Amino acid sequence: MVMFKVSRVATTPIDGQKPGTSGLRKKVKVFMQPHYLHNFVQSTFNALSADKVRGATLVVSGDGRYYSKDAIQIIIKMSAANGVRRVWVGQNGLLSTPAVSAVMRERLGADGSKGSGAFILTASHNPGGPHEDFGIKYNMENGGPAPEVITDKIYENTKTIKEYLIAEDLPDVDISAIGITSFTGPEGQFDVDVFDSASDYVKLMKSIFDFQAIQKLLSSPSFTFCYDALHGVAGAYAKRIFVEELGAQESSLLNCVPKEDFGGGHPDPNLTYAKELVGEPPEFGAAADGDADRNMILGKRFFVTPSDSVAIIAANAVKAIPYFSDGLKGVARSMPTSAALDVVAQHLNLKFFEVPTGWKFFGNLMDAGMCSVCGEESFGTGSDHIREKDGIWAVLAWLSIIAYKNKDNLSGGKLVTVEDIVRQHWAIYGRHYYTRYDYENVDAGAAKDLMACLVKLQSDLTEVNKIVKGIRSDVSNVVNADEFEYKDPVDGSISKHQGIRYLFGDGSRLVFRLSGTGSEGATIRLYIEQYEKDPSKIGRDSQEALGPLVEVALKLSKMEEFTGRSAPTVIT
Ligand code: VG1
Ligand code: CO
Repeated sequence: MVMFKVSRVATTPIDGQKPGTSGLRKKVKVFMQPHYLHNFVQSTFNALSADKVRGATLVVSGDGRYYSKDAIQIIIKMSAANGVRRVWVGQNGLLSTPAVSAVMRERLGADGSKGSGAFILTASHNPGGPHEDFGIKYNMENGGPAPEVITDKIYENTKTIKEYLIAEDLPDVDISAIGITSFTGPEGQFDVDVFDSASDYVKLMKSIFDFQAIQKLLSSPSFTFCYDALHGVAGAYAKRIFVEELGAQESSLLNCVPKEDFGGGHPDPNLTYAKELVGEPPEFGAAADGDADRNMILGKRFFVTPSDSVAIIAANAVKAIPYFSDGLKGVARSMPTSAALDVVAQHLNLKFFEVPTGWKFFGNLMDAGMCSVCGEESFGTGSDHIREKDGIWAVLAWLSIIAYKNKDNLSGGKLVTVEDIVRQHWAIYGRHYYTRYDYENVDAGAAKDLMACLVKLQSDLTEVNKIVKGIRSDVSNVVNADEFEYKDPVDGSISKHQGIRYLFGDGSRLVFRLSGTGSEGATIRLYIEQYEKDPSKIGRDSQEALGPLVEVALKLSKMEEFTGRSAPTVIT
């Protein structure tokens, strides 16, 4: 067995290592600076209780983006030096974010380890490559992202760090070959276990869904299917699940070979970036982001908003998905997500929660058995089977619903389509017209000023309504305006400043937030929503229906004045 020594390397704090909505994301060249990754990893170890490090088991993998392979070797060497007992790595360093969560919940602990956690190496939907983004985030023993108490501690540690521990003489481990490599250090044995990236996840999916029912749907002559992984890590799972397990044609997989730079594209599954799929519509199309936790669902020339998607999954889960056959424990959405889910919760008499943006806020609810299905407007949907959002799970959920609705007419003839399912849902629950405007990479100072102005305005609703009516007399009154604040019902922790809200008398909402996932400048997100119960008015084009509210939002916030932008970068 190869022996290794532990070196203590002197270092100094590096500015700006504050984890955002989902980990630390920066340009690759920033991460490649001396000590940059090391400082963050050591600060994380130092933020955890000793039993989560010494003798613990750690999962280290990610979406395979550029710099992942180097980062994995560094983290292995630092883990060894910090007394970690074993590191688990998906083959070639690949594990989707949901698969990390699945592996942690399915297998960790079974090996007798006391503590465990994971470093997930991804910047999710941000582009990759030498000039693009890298990212790292830490997940806890329950398989979910570290809560704010931990991420705050990590950040504090990055501001005072003086040294880190590393086993510099530990040879690089071949992560392309499955198997265990063992080493000996000052405190005993240290193992690196490289395992198949997909098998735990595939097993979990098979225990949740009725694969036979989905297989029948996929083999129906009137059904066509297409899945676009945008060259992210979802490709490593799509072939195993859709082709090998469910019998889909190989030709139905687009961009399913994971690439370090995502083929030069932007691995963000929306109507702007997943163009190939939008161009040639099958009966059912779906796409994923870089780390496979997001999903976009499409019918034939029909886009399902993520807010509708989670509501429709919740409304149909008990009948269509075996995992939920005993009922739902509750449902939850992030604050900017539309209230479509709220209406389902009311109809079905389910517990309902509204949390701040970011999946980490759902974890406590799920651990406490209060929530089964949850989602975000940003193409994130999931359930308590793991503690991350899950892109392929969402596709399987939709396939299950389509299969269920068509269970008696799969041998030919007209199918109940994705569009039919959504329109039927609107007819029962009403429709939430919804859109999001993103202004990417605007000047950070200007973005801050715009937000400050909107907060200041909130203190005087009479003045707000005067301005609003001056812009459009046909919108309803603003009845409340605040900054969203959340008290976690499980641990009582409070998260402030989670988005600026303007709430209208007819249930419409305007929400303004600054993104916490960008790596440069600021991104302003504007969320616009309007509820329509009248069945004769639910079939309108959504941008047209929302026109008046959009106009109010842009003028009220003085968007162009502050940012110099006459149009958003992306509309979803
Ligand atoms: C965005 C989304 C948020 C999501 C987060 C991580 O955050 O709005 O809903 O949880 O990305 O998703 P922000 O702060 O940029 O708005 V992913 O797929 O990057 O893990
Ligand atoms: Co993602």
